[in-house]
Parts: sequence; structure tokens; C-alpha cells
Amino acid sequence: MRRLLWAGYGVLATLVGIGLAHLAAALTDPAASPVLAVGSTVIDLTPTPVKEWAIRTFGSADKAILVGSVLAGVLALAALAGVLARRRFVLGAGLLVALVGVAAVAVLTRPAADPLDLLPSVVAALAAPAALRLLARTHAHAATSDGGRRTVLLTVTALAAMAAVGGAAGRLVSGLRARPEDVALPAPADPAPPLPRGLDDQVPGITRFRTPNADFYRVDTRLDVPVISADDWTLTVDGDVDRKVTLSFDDLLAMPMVERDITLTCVSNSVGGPYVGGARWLGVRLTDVLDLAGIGSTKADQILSTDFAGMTISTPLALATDGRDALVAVGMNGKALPREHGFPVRLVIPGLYGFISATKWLRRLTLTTYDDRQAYWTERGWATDAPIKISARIDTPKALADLDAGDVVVGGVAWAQERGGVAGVQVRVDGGPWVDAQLGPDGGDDYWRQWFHRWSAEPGSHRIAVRAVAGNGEPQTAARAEPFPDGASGLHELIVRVS
Ligand SMILES: Nc1nc2c(c(=O)[nH]1)N[C@H]1C(S)=C(S)[C@@H](COP(=O)(O)O)O[C@H]1N2
Ligand SMILES: [Mo]
Repeated sequence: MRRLLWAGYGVLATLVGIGLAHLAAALTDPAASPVLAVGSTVIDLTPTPVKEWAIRTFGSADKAILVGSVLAGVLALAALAGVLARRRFVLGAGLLVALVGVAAVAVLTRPAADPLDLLPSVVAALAAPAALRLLARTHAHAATSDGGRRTVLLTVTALAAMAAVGGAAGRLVSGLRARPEDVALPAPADPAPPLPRGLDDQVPGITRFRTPNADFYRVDTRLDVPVISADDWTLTVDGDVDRKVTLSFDDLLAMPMVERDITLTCVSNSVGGPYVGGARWLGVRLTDVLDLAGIGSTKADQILSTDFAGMTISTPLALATDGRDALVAVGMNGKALPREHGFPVRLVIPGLYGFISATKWLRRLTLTTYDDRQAYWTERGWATDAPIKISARIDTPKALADLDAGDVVVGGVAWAQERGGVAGVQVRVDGGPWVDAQLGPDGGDDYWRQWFHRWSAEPGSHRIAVRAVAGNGEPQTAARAEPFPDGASGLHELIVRVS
């Protein structure tokens, strides 16, 4: 019982340290929060197969689970620190400081770390032992005085409030700093044609033709939502260029804006998976930005893009500049980019999986070679050349659905970016003949296409499969491949029960 109480003191003292460190991080650099730094370091050190397994198993909850496990581990050690402090205070306090020390190392080894990032760790290293000291004193005092219990309770409440306020205030402060809502986007000099009405209202259960920003899939290595102010944002183009240039956000907005409908796809998406979305993007042509720096005589074969925290993504230079609509994007579906999707500026390059093209929170474009510099995923064995594979997905009915016999509408989306778009979709039931599905309206070659097929379902268990063919005549392959290293392939198939 006693021991449990002291374990609780250890945990509370640690939460005070974490809360105040979080606040200090929000005021200086939100990415420097020790908890996030430890979590990010764990992500980076996790072997690719384990990461793939986590994405497959937990989906977008993978990060919450990771942060949760890191936190659980830290709190277990914090409880131990409390128990140790009961007999020898220095031992408990020492363990707390050692814990912060590990976090500080994680903070300092992040790619874009600077010494100021240590401040939150210093705050935690002072606050946690101080809180533990206070609890130990109050506890000792309680044993020898009348109102002792009440003093302990008051101290515990005050410290808990401090931890909570620290954490919450941190979030509030960063939320006020850089707001996408405050950005006024210029009109496009080269607008996209109006997006036709999709099949959203005609085919219940089909994926919407345009993905609303709030529903757009999110895949990145970050544990937090970066808060970056457009006011002090800059983009530097350097490396093997004629002259290094640096643009401000206003410089970028002053350049001619292009608007395009583009479907993004994640290489980690399994066949039939959710990591794909279609949006209308607004931005400056990537080639216009590169031309400011001059790449006429470059020997580079890679554009190495770097985000605000030093994370890198590589794109084959030849593909990015082959005439496709590669954008340095500032807008998504008529609004400034949401923070989750790269505010204030990201890359969007059609036809290449996001991990080699879609750098969010962009800060630097470096012209270099694959021999000289390796990006984050290149170091982890992923392909450097990864065009998006032709793919079709069944959205409705759902796998293992129980359906009534009679007319069933099978429907979904298909994509074949930079291959002439989707020219056809076919559906097959129970290994029978492939039957043409009806296509929804055309949103352009780099955009996905909705499709549907009316099926008269008879009682029993049935297997439905779908495949697409691209506008350039290329068929979707049935050969199965896992996402690693250059994207999943195979046909989406599911089984339904009809009665
Ligand atoms: N800075 C940064 N940009 C990133 C990533 C990342 O981890 N960090 N992930 C990439 C991956 S793997 C994909 S699929 C796309 C996803 O973009 P979205 O989250 O806006 O859908 O962003 C890309 N851009
Ligand atoms: Mo991705």
C-alpha cells in the first residue's frame, strides 16, 4: 500500500515534468517536446518490416499506440523512481534525471536539432525531481502532524493541476501561432476545369469524388501536428544549381499559380486500402521554382527535399521535370493547406507515391545525386523510383457483407495517374467472365475515377473482383506484391453473402 502511494508520487512528479516541458516546447519549438523526440527516435529506429506490420495492424492508430507505449514505459520507470525515493531520495530523483537524460539525447539527435531544443528537457530535469522532493517532504510532514493528510491531498491536487495546465497550455499556445485560416490564397493563373459531379449521390457507399480536407488520409513520420508560421517560412533551392535562391511565402504567392486535380497515393497502401485521396491543389510549378536557381547545367539526378524538422524525401529529377504537373503547393480544395497536410507549403507530384514526391512542411530543395545523399526512406531500403501502380478498389459492398438477393450495386474508385487516367474498369463474380463496369465522370488523367456495376445477386456466398485498365492501354497487374519496397499490387477481391 505504502509502496503504491510512493509509486504514485513518482508518476505525478514525472507528469509535472512532462507537462511543463511540453509548455516550454510549445513556446520555443513544438518539435522539441521530449516525449515526441523519444517517440520519433523510436519510429526512426524501428526496422521497416515492424513498421509495415504496425501500419497494417493498427492503421492510422499506429502513432497513438506508439506514443502510448512510450508513455507507459516512462510512467513505469517513474513509478519505480517513486518507490526508490521512499528509502533513498537521491536514487529516485537520479532515476528521473536519467530518464530526462535519455529524452535529451533523443532531442539532440533529431535531424534539425539546435541547442535551444534542450530547454524543455532542462525544465523537466528540474521540475520532476523538485515535485518529487515536495511530495516526499509533505509525506514526511503528514506523519508527524494533524492536518497532514489534507496537506498531502492539496499538494497532489496542485501538482496534478500544474501538469494538466502545462500540457493544455502548450497546445493552446501553438494553436494560436500559425493559422492556415489567416492565409489569403491568390487566384490561379492556370485554373483547373470545373470538377464534374461524381457518383456520390448515385451510388451509396462509394468514395466521394473529391476528398474533403478533413477526411484526407494522413501518412507521415510525425507524432504531432507541426505548427509552422507562414510569416517566417522560407524555401531554399540549393545544391548543384547555378545560384542558390531563398523564397519567402509572399515570394511564392507572387509567382503564377496553377490549379490541378491530383490523386495522392501512399506506397504503404495495401490492395483495397484507404491511403489514397483526391483533391484540388493550388501551387507554383516546381520547374518554375527550380528555374529561379538554374538547373540547366546540373549533374544532379535527384531532388532531395527537406522538411522543417530535417526529414528528407528524394524524387528522381528526370521524372519531376518531365512535363507532369509537379507543384510546390499552398492550397488544397480551395483553402490553405491544413497543418496535417503540410502547412504552409508542400510538394505534390502526380504519378509518384507520396514517399518520393509529396514532402509536407517543405523547407529546402537540394539538387544532388543518389550516390551523394540518401533520403529517409532510401536509407530504409525503399525504392527510389516508384511510380503509382494502376489500382481499382471496391468500396461497396463491404467484405463479408450480408446482402439481399436481387439488384446489388458494386462500386468503387480506380486510379492510373500519369498513364492516361482510367480508361476502363471490369468486375468479375465467382471467377466468371470479366464484365465492363460503368465509369463515372472524368476528372483528368492524374485523378481517380469512380465506377459501378449492377449485379443481380443470387443466394449464396460470392467472390467479387475488380481490375482497371489505364488510358495508355496498360492493364492492372494481378501479380501480388506487398507494399515494400515499391508499392502493393494484385486485384482487390472480397466475399459477400447473399440470402
Ligand atoms: N515531411 C514529411 N512529408 C511527407 C511525409 C513525411 O513523413 N514527412 N510522408 C509522405 C508520405 S509517405 C505520403 S503518402 C504523403 C501523404 O500526404 P498526406 O498525409 O497529406 O495524405 O506525404 C508525404 N510527405
Ligand atoms: Mo506514403
